[in-house]
Amino acid sequence: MATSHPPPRVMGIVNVTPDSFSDGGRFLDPGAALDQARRLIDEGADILDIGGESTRPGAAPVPAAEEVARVVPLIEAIRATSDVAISIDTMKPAVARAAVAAGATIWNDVAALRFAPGTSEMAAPEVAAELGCEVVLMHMLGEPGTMQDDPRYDDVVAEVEAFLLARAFTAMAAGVEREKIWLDPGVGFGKTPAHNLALLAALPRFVALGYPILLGASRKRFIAALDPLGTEAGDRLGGSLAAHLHGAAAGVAAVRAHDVRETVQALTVWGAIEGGVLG
Ligand code: HH2
Repeated sequence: MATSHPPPRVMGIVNVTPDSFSDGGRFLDPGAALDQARRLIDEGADILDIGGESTRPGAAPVPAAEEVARVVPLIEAIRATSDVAISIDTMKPAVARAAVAAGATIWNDVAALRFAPGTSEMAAPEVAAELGCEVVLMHMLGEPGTMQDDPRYDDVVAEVEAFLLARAFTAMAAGVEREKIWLDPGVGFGKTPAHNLALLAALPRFVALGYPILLGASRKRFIAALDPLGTEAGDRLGGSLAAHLHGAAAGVAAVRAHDVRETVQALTVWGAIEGGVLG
């Protein structure tokens, strides 16, 4: 039997932050971050997503210079020994610019190129066009500090879809090539558990838009809303795998995961069943 969709690529998460929701502080030390990056490469990550600022609800903003100081040495160190794809998880054009100069090829922007840069800088869509890198445009309602304060939609799927298409259009109008654009419905970014489930159920509709879709469900809080025992982020592996396998079946291009080894194994088994690789 032919596979209807190829297995998604796995984007492994390396948060060089003191306060990320599930691994904050673990990899703030440069040596620990590089060890973690190497571990995720060995476990089969296709892309490493490097972040120097937490986007969890209520997280403290980080100045651009501090964010650059956290991520650039790590990207350079990874690049020195590996050609793994690297994405930079930032809302700031200046950080994206420094990260791409250091070897990142994807700008993963949870603000979808919306956040205003400092006055001396070009707007985010123009910077993305100038950098010529791939760009992940993610949906977030509002901004990290307040996004979980009673999020409301009339039709969450239609509104997220319209937002993503509008941001893709803005990026292209600024000169970003269509082939470089990914879209991400932004699980957990200004959404109730019901909103997240509606978006997950609608993944085939997002895939049908014709852009690569990134799905980030790893260890997120909607899992705890379904499983009362999943109150700790580290206790949400089963739910993360279920959501990412659902994404695989829907045809997403990549899944963003903390638990790379388990995710690769799950996708390998799923792909073998779909594709009959041993037959
Ligand atoms: N989720 C997080 C961060 N960045 N980027 C994309 N494109 N999609 C996501 O779903 C996404 C993302 C949140 O997870 P994490 O990095 O573990 O936490 P924090 O933002 O607290 O560092």
